[in-house]
Amino acid sequence: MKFVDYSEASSQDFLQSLDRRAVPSARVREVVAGIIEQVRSQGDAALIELTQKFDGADLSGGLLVTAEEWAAAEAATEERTKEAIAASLRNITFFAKKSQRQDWSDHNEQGVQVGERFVPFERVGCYVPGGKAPLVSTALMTAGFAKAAGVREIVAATPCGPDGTVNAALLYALKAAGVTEVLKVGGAQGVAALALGTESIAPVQKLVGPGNSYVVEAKRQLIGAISIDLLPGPSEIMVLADDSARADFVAADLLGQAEHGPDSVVGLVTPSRNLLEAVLLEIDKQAQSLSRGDYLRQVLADGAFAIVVPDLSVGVQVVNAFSPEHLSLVVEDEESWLPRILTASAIYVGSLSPVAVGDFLAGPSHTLPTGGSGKSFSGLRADQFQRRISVVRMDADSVARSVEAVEEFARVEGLDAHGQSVRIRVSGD
Ligand code: HSO
Ligand code: ZN
Repeated sequence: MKFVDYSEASSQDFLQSLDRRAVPSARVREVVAGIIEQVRSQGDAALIELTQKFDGADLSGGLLVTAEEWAAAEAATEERTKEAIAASLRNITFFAKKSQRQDWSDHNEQGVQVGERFVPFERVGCYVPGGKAPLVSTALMTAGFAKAAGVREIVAATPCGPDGTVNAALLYALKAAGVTEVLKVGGAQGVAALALGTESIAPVQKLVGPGNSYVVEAKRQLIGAISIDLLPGPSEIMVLADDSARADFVAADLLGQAEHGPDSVVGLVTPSRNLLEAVLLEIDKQAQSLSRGDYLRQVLADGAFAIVVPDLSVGVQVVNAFSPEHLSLVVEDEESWLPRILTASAIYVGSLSPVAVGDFLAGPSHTLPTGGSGKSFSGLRADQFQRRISVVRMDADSVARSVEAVEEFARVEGLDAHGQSVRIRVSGD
């Protein structure tokens, strides 16, 4: 673990060094641009070639999951898995409905009726990563929100294994979340296929979901052809804790997010050296009983960091400068510190709120801004699957009351036809 003693650093420079807005590498940009071009010009043939190259799978017999594969996945998925999926989906639907925008209509100063309507996209795409682990929960945490928003056609893209199959529980979860088609193609090529369409798959209007640097870059390059949610990359946790925190719980959370691999970002910010030392001991202790304990210890040894701050207000400045995907806030006076956290994408309050419950079950989407982009974006929500349409309706009175200001704008902009289009409607003129 890398240790930073805040008091030794010059504070302003240090806070600035935490500002991470990532710039994609030139190589990734180039490779992804090439893949997008190949999918654009060759369609299915490109998807077959690239899946053979990157995943070692032969998809010449078909790029989409078939009805038989859906049925086999349903039969192969254990009952207890289905129950966990159903429980998570109930919470997602509950959360999505609560956060949904309502149509509204009211009258402005001139008496014009103004309002907004929210209408679901007809067809969206969800990217579900598959490289290291079958991210069953990501199927729910993307498509589940699209379904709750009323989207009818939900297409998923996810990489297949070398035998051309997709994990059964993942397929089951996709179906349970409302997915109607699954493209067995991952990476930038999967993203490009959903955005541009090929012979096998019609293009989507919006594409959401997390992925590796190639997937994220492909989404970035395809903005315009489609809209996207945000650019979620590798998982992150920052813990801001004081002496009141339990070292075993903190260590457990750090080990949990380290499971996402060496790209994950894991940090502890604390004014307490005692806590830091106890957490380090706990990491070693708990790693012994975990199936990939040695690997996790290595991930933390190479990549994790701890920042010892003089007090919690400096800790809050560090958190806001860093903008972590998940912040675990374990301090004695939670209520007074919580409102000061401004840039964390999701906050887990108190020692009994493990990030893993949010990853799998709680209800808010775990598709969240990473890489410091929480300063500019928010996590995936149901209303991101809807278009917002503004509506204006006028009558004789509101036209009459609007004409004067409109004509003034028309005069200063030199656009008298604009003015006339309102004046002509004023009765008695
Ligand atoms: N922590 C990940 C989500 C996830 N965890 C999926 C387990 N499965 C990014 O928020
Ligand atoms: Zn996770």
